[in-house]
Amino acid sequence: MRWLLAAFCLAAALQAPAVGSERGRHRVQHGPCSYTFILPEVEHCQPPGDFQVSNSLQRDAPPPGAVPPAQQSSQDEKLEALESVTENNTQWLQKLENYIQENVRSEMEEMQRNAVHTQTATMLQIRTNLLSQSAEQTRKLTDVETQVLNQTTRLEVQLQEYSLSTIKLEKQIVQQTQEISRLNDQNSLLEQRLTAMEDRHTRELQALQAEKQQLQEFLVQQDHLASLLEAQLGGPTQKKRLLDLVKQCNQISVQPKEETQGFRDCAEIYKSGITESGVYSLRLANSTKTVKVFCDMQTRGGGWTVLQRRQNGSVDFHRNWANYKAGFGDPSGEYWVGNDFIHLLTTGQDYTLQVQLTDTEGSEAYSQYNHFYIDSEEKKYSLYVRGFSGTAGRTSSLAHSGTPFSTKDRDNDRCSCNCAQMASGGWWFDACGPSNLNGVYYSGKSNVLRFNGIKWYYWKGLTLKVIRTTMMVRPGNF
Ligand SMILES: [Ca+2]
Repeated sequence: MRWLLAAFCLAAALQAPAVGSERGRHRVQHGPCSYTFILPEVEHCQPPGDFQVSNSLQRDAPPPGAVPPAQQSSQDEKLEALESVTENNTQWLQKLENYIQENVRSEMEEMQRNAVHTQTATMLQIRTNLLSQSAEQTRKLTDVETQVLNQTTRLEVQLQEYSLSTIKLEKQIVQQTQEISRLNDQNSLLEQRLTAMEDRHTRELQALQAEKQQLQEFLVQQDHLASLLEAQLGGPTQKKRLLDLVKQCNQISVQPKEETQGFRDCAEIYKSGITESGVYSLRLANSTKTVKVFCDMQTRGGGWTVLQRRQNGSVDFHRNWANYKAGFGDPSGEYWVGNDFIHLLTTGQDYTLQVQLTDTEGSEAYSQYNHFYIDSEEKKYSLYVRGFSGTAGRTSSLAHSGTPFSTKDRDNDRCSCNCAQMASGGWWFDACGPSNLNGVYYSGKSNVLRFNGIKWYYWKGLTLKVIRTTMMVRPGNF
């Protein structure tokens, strides 16, 4: 509209000199109708911002009075000129309007296109930004997800480890509880045996006191007899009778040593005053049966009951279960005292086990176990030892506690093989373990390593060549 108004003002200014004195207002008569044109005053054409131009014609009422003819002719000429100017102006204005509309339209279209382009670019930019942000967010989410997965996996692994260690601990607790229960049972059993043993000792002491009384009476009688003999001493006949009597007395005093009855072990014999090493008879606990054993009355204080001895290879030790159960060999030489005897003896009270070894070079060594016993035959004569010490190796060569006894006809070892058959002899084989004192006795000087020989591994390894072994026991409180 401002374009239109400016064009109108320009056109009015161009036509203004031809209009004359009737400046600004012109009237046109056309038939019964008259038209008044109001033209802008070009000299002062500075319309306000809200100025509205109307290009319409105003229809006036007919003039109230008559007009003179000369004046009428001048006016008609003016009107015609004015109409011509107006028509030109109108055409020019229409052209101008068309031009303006065309320019404006193209500009508007250009502006619209620019605006569309700008908006599209902006939208694309926003879309790109959004896509970048979305990709960034996705990447962060993926990172977080990966971290969460890693944490979850680690926690699951830890959980499994905790679970495994818990199961292991539970198993250990169960085993320890069973062990404690077993020890409690064993303790109560030992207490019962101790009580029984004390009773037996009391009875034996009373019997010994009675025996002592009898011996004292016997001594008194001998003294009396000796005094009588002294009185009768004179001729050779009496001397000969006296010598015979002395010999008879010596036989009486020696015979009980060989046939000692009622002693449970060599320690009791030693404490009774007999301190000479040799073969003695022992009575089995809760039985009238006797067993001959060798008593070592010299080694480390004496009182040792010998369970096993090897010294020259004269006895075959590759025996079956029944032989090892009952015992075999000669107590004055090589022998095994028997698993039943060892079980009854060592479960009657607390015993110390000593293993004595001598090799072909003359070296001597021993291993000692402060506590030793073996189970019954039903429990396969299983071995129990504690409190290891000694000079035959810093580590015990005996199998661990609980290991059962095996012979060639009773495979109780933990090897898929038969250790007793392979290593020879009866022993507490594990799989097959570092010891076997009942193996084959090799007396030769060959350096060949023999798997089935006598073995006490932690003293001199597999190269050990033994010429003497002794296993012997003595009460722990001796
Ligand atoms: Ca086996």
